Amino acid sequence: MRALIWDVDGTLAETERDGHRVAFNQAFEAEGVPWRWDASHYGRLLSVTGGFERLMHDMASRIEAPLAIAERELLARRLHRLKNMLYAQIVASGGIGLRPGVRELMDDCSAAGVRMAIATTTSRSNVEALLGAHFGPYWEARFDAVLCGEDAPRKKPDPQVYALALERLNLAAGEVLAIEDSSPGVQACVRAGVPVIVTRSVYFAQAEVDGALAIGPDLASGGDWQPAASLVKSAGRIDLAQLRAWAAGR
Ligand code: XBP
Ligand code: MG
Repeated sequence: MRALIWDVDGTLAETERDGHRVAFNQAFEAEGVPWRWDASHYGRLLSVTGGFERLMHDMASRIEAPLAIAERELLARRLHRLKNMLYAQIVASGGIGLRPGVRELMDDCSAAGVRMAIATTTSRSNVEALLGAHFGPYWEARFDAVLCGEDAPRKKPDPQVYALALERLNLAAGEVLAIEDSSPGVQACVRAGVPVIVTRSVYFAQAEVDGALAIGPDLASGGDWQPAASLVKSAGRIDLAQLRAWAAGR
């Protein structure tokens, strides 16, 4: 395993319910749009990846939304841009912490010379806001490749973002491991041939996930993984040695 590829939303941090969703609602209010997205409706909308695409999908069943498709697209673009600005403010104010065990696993990689990359469907500005808030202005130095929604317009479950990450890292799929939280993310990995482990996020706590090497709760909990995290003592965290063991089928 020569590189670890991180998903962002749901994997690095629980950004969806308390970040993107809240910012979408703030944008609706600011633009005088009459609907709001509650936590359970937003959970259903997450099957559509990409904030702009999610807005378009939701508007298709709203009688209050503009009828003409061009007008609807204009509104979605405006709302999406504003949502991302508001999301950056939430994140910059320290509103969303990293998930447990993320920072430690990143430090393992740095110490062991395992390269890291980001492969996400979210906009680059959102990645910059989140990682800048947690790792400071030079956060990008930690990663050999950062691929976002603008780089891979065919969003997960399409494998495009993972194919690009492999190309950028100049590695074969069998030389990397990805970490995802959601079923569309895992499907993208499987279709790119990239081995993946899943740290379930709140919205995908019960989701059916096929094709992952291992599935479990957060990276700070060694218990409740499937298959078991055999190298980790029950109170311990998921470390690089455990990832290597799963990757080797142990
Ligand atoms: C998750 C997504 C994103 C975010 C919102 O991406 O589907 O669309 O919900 O971000 P991932 P944008 O788990 O791959 O990080 O509004 O910028 O699309
Ligand atoms: Mg995700």
